Amino acid sequence: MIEVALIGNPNVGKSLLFNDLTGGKAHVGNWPGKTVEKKEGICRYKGEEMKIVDLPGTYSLTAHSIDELIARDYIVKEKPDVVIDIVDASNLERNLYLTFQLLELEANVVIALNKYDVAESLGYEINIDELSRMLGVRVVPTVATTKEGIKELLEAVLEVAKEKKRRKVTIGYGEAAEELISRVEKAILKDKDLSSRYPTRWLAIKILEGDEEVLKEVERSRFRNEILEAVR
Ligand SMILES: Nc1nc2c(ncn2[C@@H]2O[C@H](COP(=O)(O)OP(=O)(O)OP(=O)(O)O)[C@@H](O)[C@H]2O)c(=O)[nH]1
Ligand SMILES: [Mg+2]
Repeated sequence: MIEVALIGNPNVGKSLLFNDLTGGKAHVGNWPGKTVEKKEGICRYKGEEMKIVDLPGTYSLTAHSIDELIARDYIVKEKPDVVIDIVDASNLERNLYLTFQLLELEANVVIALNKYDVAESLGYEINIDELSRMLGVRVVPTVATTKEGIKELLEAVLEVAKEKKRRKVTIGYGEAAEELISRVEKAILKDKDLSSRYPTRWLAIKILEGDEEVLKEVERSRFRNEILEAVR
């Protein structure tokens, strides 16, 4: 079964889109050990069965809140086949912050450019092909309230699910930072276990940011001295 995660900032239309995809039939539980609601549903399209998992609404994927940690752990550890990033077309700039973090996590992202009707009524003109080219992912305009674009979204999800290779989009940070990132990455690669569990570039960036959860992982590594040495 194809596993699909839904993610997006608060109020972008996640619940409506979840209902559009699953027919509203949801299994509701909690995330393990957490009191945050976990919603799962099934979507059938063209003979394919997809499990749709609704992730908590979040603006970013740092380790600062339980919602963000749940979302990020799910993406890193469960590695869903496709992550539908629901982006509010009427608030593109703020929403793309989360998108960049998903790309950094090497998630297989498909963007649902939702509230497209709102963006149009505001007179916004979004060049979808250009946005898609720049981000290196498929972008599908949707209107969750009227189900416009849902079929096209499902087509894109199936296409991405069938691509064997995980897509890799690199966001550059400039020469000085890149040098540091690659030095830390090299040290991380010595730990076969750690580097097989997470994207190494993402780990290196998180270490440099001082991300608490990632630093805990580094503490457990046999190569922690080498890794921390590379940061200095
Ligand atoms: N016009 C328009 N309104 C939309 C669209 N999608 C969602 N909405 C409206 O936006 C509001 C938020 O929708 P929800 O589906 O609850 O969004 P959510 O992301 O689940 O919100 P939280 O769970 O609170 O984070 C509701 O009033 C929806 O009716 C859309 O494509 N067009
Ligand atoms: Mg909701």
